[in-house]
Amino acid sequence: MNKEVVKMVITGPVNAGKTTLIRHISDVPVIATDEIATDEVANVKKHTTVAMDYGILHVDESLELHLYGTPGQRRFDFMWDVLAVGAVGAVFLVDSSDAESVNEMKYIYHYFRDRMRLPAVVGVTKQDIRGSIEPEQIRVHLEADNVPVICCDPRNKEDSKMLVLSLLEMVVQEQQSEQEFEESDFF
Ligand SMILES: Nc1nc2c(ncn2[C@@H]2O[C@H](COP(=O)(O)OP(=O)(O)OP(=O)(O)O)[C@@H](O)[C@H]2O)c(=O)[nH]1
Ligand SMILES: [Mg+2]
Repeated sequence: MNKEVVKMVITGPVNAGKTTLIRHISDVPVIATDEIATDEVANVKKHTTVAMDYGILHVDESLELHLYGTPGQRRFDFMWDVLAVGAVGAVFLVDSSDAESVNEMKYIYHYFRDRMRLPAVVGVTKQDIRGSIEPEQIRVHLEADNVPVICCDPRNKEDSKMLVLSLLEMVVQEQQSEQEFEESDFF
């Protein structure tokens, strides 16, 4: 049987958990490009994605979800455009324990919205850290009114799968309603 392949992009600021999420849900060994951080990122973490992460989730016998994680740093933003080509949707991860991450998320969220207009979900990470910012506050800050904002711990496989599958479900529903509209005798 031929498998359908669907591509999704996972993006968001440095240290939000993009690489962690893909590593936890991929059914194949992940191709990653983590390099030693040299700039201000080195204050936060040792390694950072410089090009992409790539993993595959086998949703069922007929569907493979190909996951492309972006770098978080703006200096690699050319990769954001490259990786979004052909994607059916975008998962935006934001570190809710870090106000700077939430601010940077606004820039990244609007960068993708303005250029690619992909169906989206926002995954709010690090809610287990005391003093983290509430998901609702993040929604307001991003002006993400019609987008699901869901708490997610990328170190948890079930949480992470639930997040990407909720986006897949949205995409499938949108495609079905478009098809129904085209097939209707509206015209
Ligand atoms: N406590 C806690 N830690 C988390 C959570 N999500 C991610 N982390 C940790 O935060 C770090 C995130 O690192 P990465 O997955 O490399 O982040 P990234 O988004 O790929 O970052 P860049 O590639 O640098 O843009 C890891 O150490 C994770 O274990 C969470 O919900 N709670
Ligand atoms: Mg990464």
